Amino acid sequence: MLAKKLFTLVFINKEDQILLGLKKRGFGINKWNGFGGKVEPNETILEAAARELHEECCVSVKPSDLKNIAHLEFTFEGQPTLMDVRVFSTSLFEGNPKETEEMLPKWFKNNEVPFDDMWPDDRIWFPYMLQGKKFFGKFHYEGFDKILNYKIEEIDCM
Ligand code: 6U4
Ligand code: NA
Ligand code: NA
Repeated sequence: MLAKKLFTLVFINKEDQILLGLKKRGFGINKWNGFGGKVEPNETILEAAARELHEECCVSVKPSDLKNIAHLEFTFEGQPTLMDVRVFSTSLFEGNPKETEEMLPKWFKNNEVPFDDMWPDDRIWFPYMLQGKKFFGKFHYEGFDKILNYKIEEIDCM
């Protein structure tokens, strides 16, 4: 049996740009990604998503303004855990993104997303997100660089 661990991942949109952060430590170090982390036992997934966003780049959102746009599952060859990642987006936010200990935030044009410096799965599912689709994706990795197999499907609701 795989042990499921719940994570959040938040993308902020402004006009034709998306806010990404360069991860400065830990899991996914040196990759550009959305903002997020583990859901704590005392909070809802939406609360965790808003909390992690603020901790990582000082941007505030109301949990209820976050739209759940995707569900992603990651497994790693030979490892007993499944990362269950809930993805949210919003264009309603307050504050200017600021660098923190964990992330260096930067706005990217939607058509200039730095896929070469991101998780390999991102170039597969970003097009769904950027087209406003809702989707479920499942990726099985060998190490952290190679996708052994994956499945992705558009869904009507979360
Ligand atoms: P701490 O212990 O505070 O450093 P925490 O911030 O709770 O950790 P973290 O940063 O390890 O959690 O969470 C991982 C983040 O990376 C989550 O937002 C989900 C995201 N993520 C994990 N695998 C991913 C992948 N393959 N592609 C992707 N995002 C991924 O785009
Ligand atoms: Na994090
Ligand atoms: Na964090």
